[in-house]
Amino acid sequence: MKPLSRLLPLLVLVPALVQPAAAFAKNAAATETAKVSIKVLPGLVRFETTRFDVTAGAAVELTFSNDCVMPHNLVILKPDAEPAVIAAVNTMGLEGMEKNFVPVVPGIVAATKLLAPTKKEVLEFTAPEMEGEYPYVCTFPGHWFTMRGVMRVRAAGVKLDSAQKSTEKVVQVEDALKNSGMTHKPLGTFERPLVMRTFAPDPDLDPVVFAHHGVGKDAVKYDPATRLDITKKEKDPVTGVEREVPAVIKAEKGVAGAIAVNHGPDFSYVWDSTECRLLYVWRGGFLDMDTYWGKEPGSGRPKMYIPLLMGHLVYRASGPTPQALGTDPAPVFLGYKMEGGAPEFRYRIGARTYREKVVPSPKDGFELRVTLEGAASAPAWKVAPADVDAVRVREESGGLVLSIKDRPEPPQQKAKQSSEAKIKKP
Ligand SMILES: [Cu+2]
Repeated sequence: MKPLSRLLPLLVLVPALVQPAAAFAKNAAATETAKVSIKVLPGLVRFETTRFDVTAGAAVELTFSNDCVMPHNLVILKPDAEPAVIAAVNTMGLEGMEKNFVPVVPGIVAATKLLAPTKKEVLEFTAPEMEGEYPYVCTFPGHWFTMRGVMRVRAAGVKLDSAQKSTEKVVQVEDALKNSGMTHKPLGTFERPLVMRTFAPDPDLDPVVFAHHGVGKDAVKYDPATRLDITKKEKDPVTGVEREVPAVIKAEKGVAGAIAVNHGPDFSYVWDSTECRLLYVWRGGFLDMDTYWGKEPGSGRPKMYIPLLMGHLVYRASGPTPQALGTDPAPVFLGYKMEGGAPEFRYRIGARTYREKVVPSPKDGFELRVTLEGAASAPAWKVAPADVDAVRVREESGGLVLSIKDRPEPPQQKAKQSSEAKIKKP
């Protein structure tokens, strides 16, 4: 039994509170409670409010609403704490899900739980006494690149500016979700893919592929109310004496920090932000999120954390990092941006910065386009022995184009033919 960081705030859950977006006290004296309301822009992996001001030492009541289809939290950090906190989150593996992706490290001012879609939490904390810019992020793996804002702590008497809103336009993903007809089996379209950062299933990939992952760690059960790990009584197999042992949740076979992209029912892939590579490609459906989000919206956290893969695999990665040259450090994901409607991933390995894009073909095969930033020549790429027959490599305008043929495998997971599984064809 170990107490979680005393820096963790008091977490208070209240029934649905109706509050105007980003309402908070102007010029609040330290004795007044500053009220802030922060929403998530659905599907965009961004906070709607990107900056808010509070007075040093003031009581703060922050209402965080997750209006998105993915789980999110909101973690306020001390000014220079982000690198250390994120590094700690990265080592949590699947245990993170159980512990809200809030590691036990210094530098955290306040943190919500990991909120399932449609959930809301009111976080009460005291603003730091020290003026400064306190970043807030969602610590769900991969989200902090875009899901971030700043809490400015101002001295008493200083005029507080009103909250700043994100300028992002909610278009693409909302459209895609509308097209899906059923959010637990979401679908994008061929031209406008749906991008989801999620835990992804691991369809028994070659373990070498997961060289930089903390895959398969069991998680100790944790009670957010007491902030203690949960224990159970167990008989010592040797002495027969009863003792307290940590209650453990068995690890699911999943990939944390994966980016799942769906181009409609005929093409989906998982690109991994830890290994910075394409993991697998499948056709015939996308993900069944029931196991991940729970049966109905708001029904609480499900028992299993990994969505089910629907359809059949047509490509799976094998062998070590193909871009690596000798003894490279681990890849570092730098984020992605939407290029012509589809994501272009950016990552660094050592001193080299890559851009990578998956270009699907509607019937058979796809292309993986890779360029090396600031280099006149195409990047080096090792084709795994298992891929030699399926992959053709050519150079094109300074980049590398891998044309990859489908290698169909038996279906992974049959789509449930329930009344709710209505999937509209785009
Ligand atoms: Cu998030």
